[in-house]
Amino acid sequence: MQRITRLLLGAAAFALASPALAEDSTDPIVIPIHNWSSQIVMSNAVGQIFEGMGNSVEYVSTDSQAVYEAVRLGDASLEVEVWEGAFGASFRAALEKGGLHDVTTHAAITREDWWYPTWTKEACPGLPDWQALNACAALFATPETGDKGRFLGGPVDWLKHDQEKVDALGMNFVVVNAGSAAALWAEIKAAEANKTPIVLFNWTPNFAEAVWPGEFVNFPEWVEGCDKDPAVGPLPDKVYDCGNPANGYLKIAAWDGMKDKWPKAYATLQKVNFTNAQIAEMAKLVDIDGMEPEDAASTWLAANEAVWKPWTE
Ligand code: TMO
Repeated sequence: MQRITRLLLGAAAFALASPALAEDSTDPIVIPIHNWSSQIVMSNAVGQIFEGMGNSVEYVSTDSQAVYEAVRLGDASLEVEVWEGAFGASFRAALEKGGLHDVTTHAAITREDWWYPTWTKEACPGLPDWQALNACAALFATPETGDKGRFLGGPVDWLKHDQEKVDALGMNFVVVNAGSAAALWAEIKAAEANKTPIVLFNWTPNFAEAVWPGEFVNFPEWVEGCDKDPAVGPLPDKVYDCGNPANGYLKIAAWDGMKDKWPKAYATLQKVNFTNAQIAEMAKLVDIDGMEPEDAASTWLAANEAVWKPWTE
């Protein structure tokens, strides 16, 4: 009896102290997981924050382009890492159809594009200019690509237009897609042994920048519409005649129904905000330290309470 009274008093005090938000549904908040480490760790971190608030959470592995349709339809509740370069087009398409919205923008500034470790520049000193890279294409040839250079792309769901960029700019390169992020890191490590030139897809924030100094290739500057309107970009009759955004956004998206179904979790999601350094650290816990993503998330949360506790208040 006393215990129930105390619980009721506690609940009443909590209700007085908090803004008048309705209770969250007990249905699980569905968090999609993709195939690069920071997204998996961040998803687990946000999920563990929700669990700490009493919510139930379910993680689902989802294609990183198809996820925008899943969030729009409410099959997934949110997306914690909307990278402008890789997913801007899918995100915009889903926004136009309706059902999902832009919740907030992380402090992190992002870039995703062709990249090389520093030793590559010794063999091709005109870098990072893309035309200099193109003139050096033969340095990147592999048995698979004949006399053309190999560009090692990420898994196909990240970016669908490397080949279009090669075609638009008339580059002497062949795009070969890696099966996983781990395959990208293995290729850099293998190239490092003999300082073999290599050009591949990479991004920031990521753990890789702390391990292998390097640079992004400078393509013609990204301008909105370069992927759709031939007139946009330096070549009047080509689409994709440009690089990815050099100062891209990183957003959080959510299903429109989330704020009514889980209003408390949604109020917290609106405050979630990670920096470049924090995101690189999350990736490092997995890709360098070898932790499981859920352990990396709890380790990160334990070390950074001052950062995230205020998001729950
Ligand atoms: C979507 N990604 C961060 C791997 O470029």
